[in-house]
Amino acid sequence: MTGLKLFATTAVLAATALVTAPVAVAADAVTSQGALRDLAPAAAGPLDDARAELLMVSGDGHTAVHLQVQGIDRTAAGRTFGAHLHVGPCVAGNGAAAGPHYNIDVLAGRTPPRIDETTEVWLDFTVTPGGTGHAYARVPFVPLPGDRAIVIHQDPTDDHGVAGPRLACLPVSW
Ligand SMILES: [Cu+2]
Repeated sequence: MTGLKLFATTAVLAATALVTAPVAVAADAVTSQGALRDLAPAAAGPLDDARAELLMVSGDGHTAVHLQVQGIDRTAAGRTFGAHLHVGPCVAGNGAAAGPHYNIDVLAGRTPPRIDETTEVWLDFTVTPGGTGHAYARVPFVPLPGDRAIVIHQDPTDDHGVAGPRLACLPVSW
């Protein structure tokens, strides 16, 4: 499996260095990019003109996930937004459609489920003065395929996995 690991490392390094340039993709890599979909259309928000790029690379029972966000309103500089992989799809104007967090304990029927950055994909980011945000997570599992969403919340993720209202999402399907 050395080749797979080497590829994963290379892809993640490439994603770190290159925000907008295309990244070589193999079967075990999932990408998504585009304008964020608004989950709170009733009010203007700092993510309304933002776009994002996601790269997930799985191998060896682990997954590395990079999220890069651009075009955030610069008045939000310094603010931290919670972000997670959710089980359901990303539907504009319908935050509930994304369902709960993708949690391996919940999916395995373990009770009570553990809720932390080892059972879920947490991608909180802090907005830079230039209106960008970046998050990296490495989790000890490989998310199952589906039509899913990266949901960005109003607040940082707390110890219980709670991050406030859902503001925007990026669809990711594989
Ligand atoms: Cu969430």
